[in-house]
Amino acid sequence: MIPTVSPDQFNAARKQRTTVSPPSAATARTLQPFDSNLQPIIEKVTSGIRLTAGDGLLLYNTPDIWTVCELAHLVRTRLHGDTVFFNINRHINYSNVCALSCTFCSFYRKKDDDGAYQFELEEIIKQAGEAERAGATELHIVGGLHPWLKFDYYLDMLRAIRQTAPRLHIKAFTAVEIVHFARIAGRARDGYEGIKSVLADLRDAGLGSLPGGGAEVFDDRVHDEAFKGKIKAGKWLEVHRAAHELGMNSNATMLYGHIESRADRIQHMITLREQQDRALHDWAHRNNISLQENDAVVLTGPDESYTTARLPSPFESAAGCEGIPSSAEGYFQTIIPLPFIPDDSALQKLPGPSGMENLRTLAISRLMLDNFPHVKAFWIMQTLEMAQYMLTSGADDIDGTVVWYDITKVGGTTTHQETTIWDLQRAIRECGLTPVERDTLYRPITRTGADWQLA
Ligand code: V47
Repeated sequence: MIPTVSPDQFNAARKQRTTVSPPSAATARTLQPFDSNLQPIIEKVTSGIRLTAGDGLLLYNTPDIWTVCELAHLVRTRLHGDTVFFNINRHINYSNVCALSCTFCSFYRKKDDDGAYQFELEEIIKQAGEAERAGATELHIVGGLHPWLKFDYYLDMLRAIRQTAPRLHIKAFTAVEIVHFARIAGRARDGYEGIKSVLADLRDAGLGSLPGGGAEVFDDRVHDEAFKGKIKAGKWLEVHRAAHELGMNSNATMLYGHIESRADRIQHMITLREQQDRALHDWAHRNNISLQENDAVVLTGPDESYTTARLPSPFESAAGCEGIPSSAEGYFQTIIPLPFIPDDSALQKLPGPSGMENLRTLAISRLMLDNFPHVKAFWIMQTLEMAQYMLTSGADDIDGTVVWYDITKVGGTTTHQETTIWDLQRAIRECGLTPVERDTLYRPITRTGADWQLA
């Protein structure tokens, strides 16, 4: 059940939310920037007013990075208090054979290359069974655009996992893979409806939600130079819109620190924010909450401006434990800024972003994406040490135990990239924050060993 909010309550909350009020005394005291150019942005953020592209660039260009981080921490604390989410998951990269040749990618192989692989369904089912027995709540499955696997392979994969491990939520397939499936299923010519029907088939076979991969940077120049042949921004957004319309949640990513500019990143964030406004309007409509047309939905305002829970709120066991989405969902949950890791890619001469640039980009994502409930510091790519800094600079989620990961390998060559629950909990506690295990839909979990239930 989604906590019910009457249209009147919700509209009252929204009206207040758009009212400009001065920052509270406590906030004004704690946030004293040494760059006075940040003052108007501090006032906007403390009052819950949406930032512009110009504000985003100022946040990038200011030398006062710690104020940017502090401001993002304030927003993240408004939304989640001192909670940091983590999950117990397994990533499965079912094949690295890919029709594309993105220059930032060191994962893909052509079919006859050394190291090209494709998992048989038996292997995937074995891993799913092991994951469920070990107490995982989520499988995160993505792969390359395989040139000869049929659409049935993917449907069979989902059905078999669902049968073997019915409690695992399956978060699978980037928007890029979904468009590929529409092609191999002969539905590409049906455009949006073709994509939607592919997603509906996958959902019926057991797909729970979409991960955020494949978005890269929404810019045509960057697309043509770094990942030509891949779907463009419009298609990526279309796939997520179709998933949302079908009641599935999804995530979004931004791959930065290669050949894009900071302005491109800000534009990427604004594009996602606009699409999320539309998704939240539709979500509210499906839940009988009326919002004004084309109005921004800011979730990050001060507590006083919400007379009810912030929306969308974490919901109580909406669809039981099995992770099958209900029609009550259908929006972006999380933004995951992904720092470019140059090793072994065609762009390996580039240095990749620095730690401070990663911290700043994550903080700015929190501030710009005021309608995204969550920001994830994906420890595999950020490193656990940097992810700790991010937890007090805007992030409220650190992803999970992962186990096997083949897409990037920071400082090594092995796909075995596992951390324990204890390491994640310790990393979070060392920041003075409270670890809370979640499922894929951000519902808190309680567990005894491998046995878990929704809290
Ligand atoms: O789509 C590929 C990126 C993505 C590199 O939804 C690279 O919860 C950095 O999307 N350096 C896959 N990034 C990962 C992803 C993801 C990860 C964690 C959680 C979620 C979620 C989603 O990785 C790809 C691509 O954008 N990528 N190569 C690289 N060299």
